[in-house]
Amino acid sequence: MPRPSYGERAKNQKNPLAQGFLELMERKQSNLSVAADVSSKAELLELANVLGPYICLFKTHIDIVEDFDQDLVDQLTALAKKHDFFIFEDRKFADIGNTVRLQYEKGVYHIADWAHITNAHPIPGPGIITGLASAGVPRGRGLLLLAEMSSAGSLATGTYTQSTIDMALAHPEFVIGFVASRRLTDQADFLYMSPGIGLDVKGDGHGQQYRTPAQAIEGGSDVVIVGRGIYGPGKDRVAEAKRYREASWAAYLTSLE
Ligand code: 5BU
Repeated sequence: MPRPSYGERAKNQKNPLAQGFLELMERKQSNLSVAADVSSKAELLELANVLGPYICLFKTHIDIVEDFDQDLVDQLTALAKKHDFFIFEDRKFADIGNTVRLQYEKGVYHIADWAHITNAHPIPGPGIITGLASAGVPRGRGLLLLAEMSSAGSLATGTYTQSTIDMALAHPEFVIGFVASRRLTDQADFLYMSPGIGLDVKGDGHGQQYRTPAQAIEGGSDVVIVGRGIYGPGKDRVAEAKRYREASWAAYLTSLE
């Protein structure tokens, strides 16, 4: 069955962050996210500036940057506006609600102040959502739950994944979707973001498992997340970003037919 377009889905979205993101994808004709796993401020900003034109979402692990400062956040936010992308801090919160709220809002990073989207493990139960929501909803942010992981031997399967869907359905004001390898439910229009994407290799020797953009989109993913496939050793990162964007967008257009 043909799927609705990102633009059509945006019209019916009740969550404003998810709506804005779907509109961005349609406007920019990109369902590609880059996973910017680099450890210096200069490299991170350079990736955002050089790859920004091709992506809908810039995924960070802010705690691996060795020279983090507020200026990094200010510059990244300016690049997000300039190139029209959202920022996703892949923080993978995993504690009780009160603690994750503090981790989200305070400390060195103040993630809630600049990341449009962040994510959390469902393992502590629904309190992790309400804790994060208390800081995220007033700022218009969105949360992804980790319903599955791309790594070999992941424990996020079966009833764990099913319970994650139930938790998400109970919190539509903040949960906009999942990190997952496939579409999980038709009960609400969630966003599905899939890491573990590569066109050339199958793994990384540390448990990562790669599928192609087409495999992910055929399975119901909305956003394809690519890291080393774009900027790994010896890669022409702009050429690779264009290649992944084209492959991912072509698979999306096929899914509309
Ligand atoms: P890679 O270089 O394309 O393998 O990077 C994948 C990124 O996605 C990296 O930042 C991981 O932390 C992130 N990731 C993942 O690989 N698998 C998962 O299940 C989740 C996140 Br959740």
